[in-house]
Amino acid sequence: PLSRSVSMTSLSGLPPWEDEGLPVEDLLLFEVAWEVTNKVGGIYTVIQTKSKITVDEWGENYFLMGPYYEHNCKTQVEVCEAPNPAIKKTMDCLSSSGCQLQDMPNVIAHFHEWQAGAGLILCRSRKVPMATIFTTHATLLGRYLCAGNVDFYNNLDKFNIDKEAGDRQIYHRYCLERAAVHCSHVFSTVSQITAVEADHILHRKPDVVTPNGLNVKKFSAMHEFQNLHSTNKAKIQEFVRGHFYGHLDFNLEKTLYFFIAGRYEFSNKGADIFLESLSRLNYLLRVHKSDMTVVVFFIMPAKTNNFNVETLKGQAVRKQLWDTAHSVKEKFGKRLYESLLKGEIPDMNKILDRDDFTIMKRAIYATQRHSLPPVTTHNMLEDSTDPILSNVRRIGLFNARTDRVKVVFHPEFLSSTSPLLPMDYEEFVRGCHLGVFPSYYEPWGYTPGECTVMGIPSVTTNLSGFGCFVEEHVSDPAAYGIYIVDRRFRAADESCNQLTHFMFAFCQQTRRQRIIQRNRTERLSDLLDWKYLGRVSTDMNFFFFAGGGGDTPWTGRHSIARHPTSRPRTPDPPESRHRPNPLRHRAPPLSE
Ligand code: G6P
Ligand code: 1S3
Repeated sequence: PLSRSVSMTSLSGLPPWEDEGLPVEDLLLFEVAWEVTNKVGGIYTVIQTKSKITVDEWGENYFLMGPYYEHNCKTQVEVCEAPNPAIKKTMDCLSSSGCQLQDMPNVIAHFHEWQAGAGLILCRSRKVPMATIFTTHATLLGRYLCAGNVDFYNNLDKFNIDKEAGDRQIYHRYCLERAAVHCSHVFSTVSQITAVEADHILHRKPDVVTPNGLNVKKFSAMHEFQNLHSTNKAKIQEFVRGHFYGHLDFNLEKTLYFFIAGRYEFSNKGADIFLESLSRLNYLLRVHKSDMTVVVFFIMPAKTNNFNVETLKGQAVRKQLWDTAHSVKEKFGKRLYESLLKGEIPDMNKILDRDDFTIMKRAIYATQRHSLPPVTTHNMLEDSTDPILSNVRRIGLFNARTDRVKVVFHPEFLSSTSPLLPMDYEEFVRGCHLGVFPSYYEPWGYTPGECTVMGIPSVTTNLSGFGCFVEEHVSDPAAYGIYIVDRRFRAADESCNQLTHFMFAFCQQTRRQRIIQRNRTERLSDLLDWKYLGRVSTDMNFFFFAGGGGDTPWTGRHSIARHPTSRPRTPDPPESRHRPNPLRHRAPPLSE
């Protein structure tokens, strides 16, 4: 590893980042990641949601660096003059011949993941005088091993790391990641489970674990999020009306919307056990003659060639029916009005003429279809080998009329400008009933946390950083709408049964119980707010890990430990003092 020593000292004789007396205004903070304004996965969310609280603290001394993509720049970046003269000079140098930091400001640079790690290694090897932080959100090899269906957690100490990386042809990237880890002054990761993994795979214990937070929106009216559920559910219902046209023999008032979303890593994200459990849920709902229907969305980007014709046709048919109903309603209203003006009650059998009936019959005729509602919304480029589609074929969930579980695979991230499902991700989540994220490999896992802060229940696992964090802090997670599947100590088949049971039990809840559960879920949101998780603090956890840093010069005096992972440090939100505190008490049954 490269030397960790740097020559720069402050007036007190200490390196600036160890000098507690140094005012924060004299420091510059750089955060570097491949996902700055470039959404690939969850790191984008970490940076985007954390930026507000960081700007509150660091103001114009905070800089984010990421790759340049024309489109992302146009949509997410506002071009401006660099306010800091040193930065301005640097920018000028960059755009002409190269980079020199001439005014020697005191700099902290925070790098995320192996791609940005190259910058960290170069800064250290060129002895750029600054303090460096490296955060890994996952380990490269861990991700690869898990995706290959390896029994990862039981063999962490047994892998021949170099050989495994070589076999997967990622040795060069793995070396880059490991070098960045060892070159950094402070090494951090986002959960305890990944800290253990990093210790084995990267051979350095993180100095600190920094759980990921979110920006929690607080509404002035307590139940605003329930109203948002209702309005956004109505939008999803519109899509469903179009997608299932001609097969709408299920009651939309008794239909629940489940979803899984994220980077398309089929087994890492648990789409494999989800599909298997859906097949079992379908069976259970059928044998119990349940009147509930579950529409399940898979939102995972894959290679496609745009929307498919059948799906677009579905929305066109729906729109045509809507327009027909609307024009007939207009005519009906006008004739009714004329008749009432004359002081007559119109003859209801004559108020509509033959033309009106013809238009309506034609519209109904257009809803005839000879195929089942499609499973996927897009033309898939690798249709025959796609893992979701292959498994749908295997379990036979083809959206038949008899199926109580229907599947819609939307292989693209959502957008409010889509002609199909014009909703952004947040609106979509709010409109659903349950997010299902039964991941096997999930260093943190934002998706269930995002559901929680919007008051939507979700399923996670005890192999995800988020699931472990909740298990540690909340005494009865399921009552608060966070179901934790045991994927650590159970065989896959047992985990499937547990997941099936969670979903079946969820389907048996009444609307009233769902509303109460959503209220409780939303109450957990303070626990996940950057306001708490972004706090600057040192804690026991930090010191526990500090020993593992080997020869790191980092003393911990400027620790950026964001969250106390030992309970019960998170204060009760003031408005919930009269309510049961989920952090400490078991919840009463949902009927109360
Ligand atoms: C929210 C709304 C209610 C609505 C309910 C539907 O709570 O405020 O007006 O009845 O959602 O809940 P559901 O779980 O059936 O979608
Ligand atoms: C990673 O993104 P991913 O979805 O590839 O980083 C996220 C942010 O820390 C984390 O939540 C997720 O578990 C990791 O997997």
